[in-house]
Amino acid sequence: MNTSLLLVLATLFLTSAARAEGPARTPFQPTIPNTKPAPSPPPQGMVWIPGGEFSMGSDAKDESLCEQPGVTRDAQPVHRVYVDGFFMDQTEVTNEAFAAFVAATGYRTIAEIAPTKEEFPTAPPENLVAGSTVFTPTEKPVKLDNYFQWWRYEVGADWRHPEGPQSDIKGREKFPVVQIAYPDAAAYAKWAGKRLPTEAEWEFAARGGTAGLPYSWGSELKPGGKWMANIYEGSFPVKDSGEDGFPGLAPVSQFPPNAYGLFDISGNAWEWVSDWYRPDTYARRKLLGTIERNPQGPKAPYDPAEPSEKKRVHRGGSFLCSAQYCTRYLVGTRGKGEEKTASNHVGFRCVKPADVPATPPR
Ligand SMILES: [Ca+2]
Ligand SMILES: [Ca+2]
Ligand SMILES: [Cu+2]
Repeated sequence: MNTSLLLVLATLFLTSAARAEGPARTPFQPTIPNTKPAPSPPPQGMVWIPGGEFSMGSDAKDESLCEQPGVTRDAQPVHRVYVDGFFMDQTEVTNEAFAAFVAATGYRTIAEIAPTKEEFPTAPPENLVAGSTVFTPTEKPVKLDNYFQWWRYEVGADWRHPEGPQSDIKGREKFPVVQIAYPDAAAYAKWAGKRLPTEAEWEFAARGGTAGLPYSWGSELKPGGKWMANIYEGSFPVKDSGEDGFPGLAPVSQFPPNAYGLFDISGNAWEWVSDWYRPDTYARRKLLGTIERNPQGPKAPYDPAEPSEKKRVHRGGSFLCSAQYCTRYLVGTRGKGEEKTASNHVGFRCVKPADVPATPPR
């Protein structure tokens, strides 16, 4: 008998043994938050996240999520991780805050600069003009297997014109800034004396000290019939019925914060984190068998679905996530995006390590 057959048999045996023990076996262990208090009062608009040891990942194994097989496998297996304490922005970075950065530095975002053939070798030439990705509802229900049906490249779309040149951000000062690529988010963070969170920091913070709950606010999607995040209701991608109060992006802080005081950590705008994306990051970490401290993610990106693209992790889901498509408001699940690609549902928030003096930016 060869080794691989032996392995298969062993796996079959283990699987049936686990089944025999019945359900209710959770891969999650309690979160053990650090007890050390914040080293200083939090900078304005930030809260102290104590850090500690926790179970990271998701056991949402539903193969039909997003009508695409295996899409949540990248958040498995659940594994133990440790992160140090840090300060975190209570809200997504707003248009107002981003405008202050641009006014102070003259920074131009990626979406405002025409991309080159070298950067996007597979892009058609007509797409090598400044612009960005914009969501467009379809006229009729469509099969949810091809997102190009509802995403389009819009010339002139950028953070000041999130849905294209005809749109603007007047009156949207308190909305999360969107149409932000990863380098734009990193540039803002540096200017503000902060940095982007790692994926582990983000998930520790989003769980708010709880362990293994499906949502950043608890165990039910709508506790007491109340919406807890800005997501999508209705028929995706045809019509957002806006039952949660917001068909589309919402100003920050319209829903209750999580236990650590973080608003919109689920839903509204997706948030860039600093880790490169690989679907097997968690599997590799689990194989190491140790509790990794302050993991930074893999050394290089790799997505077998689109191997030429350099992707970073997105977390939290957006106003476009629904039970019907892409349930990434489930707190342990992961998203991904090519690092120079912005869109009108991706933003970010920053963190500040505890050992950096807590001075406000300006
Ligand atoms: Ca909504
Ligand atoms: Ca968010
Ligand atoms: Cu989604």
